Amino acid sequence: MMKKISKLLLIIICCFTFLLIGCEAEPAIDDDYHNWDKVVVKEATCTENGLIRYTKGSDSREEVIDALGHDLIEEATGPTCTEYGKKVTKCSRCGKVISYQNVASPLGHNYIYKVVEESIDGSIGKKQKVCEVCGMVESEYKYVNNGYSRFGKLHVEGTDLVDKDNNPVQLIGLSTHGLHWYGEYVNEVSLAACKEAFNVNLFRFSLYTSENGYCECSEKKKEELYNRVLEGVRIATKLDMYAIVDWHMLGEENDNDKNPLYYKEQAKEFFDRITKDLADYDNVFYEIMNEPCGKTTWADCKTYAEEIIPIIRANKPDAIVLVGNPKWSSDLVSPKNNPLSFTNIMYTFHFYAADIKDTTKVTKAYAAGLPIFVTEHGGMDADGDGALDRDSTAKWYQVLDARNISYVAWNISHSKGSSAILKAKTANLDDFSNTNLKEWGIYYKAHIKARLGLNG
Ligand code: IDC
Repeated sequence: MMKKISKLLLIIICCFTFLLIGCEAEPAIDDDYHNWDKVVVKEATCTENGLIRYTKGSDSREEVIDALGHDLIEEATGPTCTEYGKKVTKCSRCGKVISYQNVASPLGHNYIYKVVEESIDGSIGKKQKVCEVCGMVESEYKYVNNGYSRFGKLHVEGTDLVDKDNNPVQLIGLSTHGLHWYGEYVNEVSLAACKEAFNVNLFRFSLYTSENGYCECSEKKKEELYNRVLEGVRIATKLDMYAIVDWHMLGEENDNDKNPLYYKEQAKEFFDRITKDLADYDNVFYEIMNEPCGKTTWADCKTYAEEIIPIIRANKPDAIVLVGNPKWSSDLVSPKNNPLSFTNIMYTFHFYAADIKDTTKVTKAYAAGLPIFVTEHGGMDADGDGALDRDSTAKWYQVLDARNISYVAWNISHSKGSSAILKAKTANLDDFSNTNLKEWGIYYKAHIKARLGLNG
């Protein structure tokens, strides 16, 4: 019995010892081969096994190291000018992107217009349209500085608009459409882009009185429109330009509005307020009546002007005032025969070249000593639509340019009709390159460049 028990005990001890030996971790080859030469043939990577070779004399052994597997982390990248912002799942070790999700749209470029070669005293300079964030140069173009920093505060001398040194100066500009319809263009990005594309030195801000405009809308809307005019002038000033505040009476839908006297009280209030607000601005013209028409006489226009001009002058004694006249501001004969007695005023003339071809309307009045400012024109029909009459328009420019008469084209918008310079509303309202322009915009731009000697 005793024998049996000791045999069983022996078996148990043997099993236990065996188990102990079996359970003990196999010693790493490295330990076993610590005095062998070790060469890492291939490091294990995330996806591929590694290999280590041990050699001693002619003997050699290899050890396979298992692939490590990816170490996944999540990373967020912000959007750039051209790339989406992403949530990326990637391996921290090998950098492999396993998956990603677009979480924010590209920001788009942030253009500034950088002087590369300065335009001094009318010389031709060079600018670049460049992204201020990523430095991408979108285009390089010639320009002429024809802004306020060059000509300074203007005044009227005989028939001429003259600069701070009494030299005749010509302003060439663009008008907004009705600010209550296309106010979105009154922002610095759009107006800067427009200025740079056209090399204009003047913007006209058209505040419609009727058609749900300034005199026919809620108080809240009225305030908004007022502020939009101010904002426009401030932006034009920042852009080194001149500005026209245009009291855009027209009578298109409200017959009474054909006569400036109809909204005279509102005009008085408006011009009093705005000339106080803009008293420090020497680059602003006040156009007190866009287009008297219908049965309005020059006597009506005169009566109106004689009330409005003193209000403007009380706050801004040296402001240049632009005075309209009957027949949609195309009657220069009446003011020529019976002018206002104020100094520092100019009479406005509007033409749409496909309709009005008689340039003697201007040449005769000018020869008679009338100071003229074309605050609105187009190359098409007077309804702001239809084909451009290139010959007639070119003839008008010859007449105006020869006399340094300033002019402003209708209009900065994507409205219906051939007189809107833009085909459609562009993404950021900041691209006035030819692909986005209607024929009128392209034509006017080319004309200005030729006038300033920027072609070629
Ligand atoms: C036109 C606009 C058009 C608008 C119309 C009525 O182009 O979209 O529907 O006014 O408000 C003028 C006016 C100017 C006109 C323009 C073209 O000063 O407001 O704009 N025009 O018709 N005088 C002659 C032509």
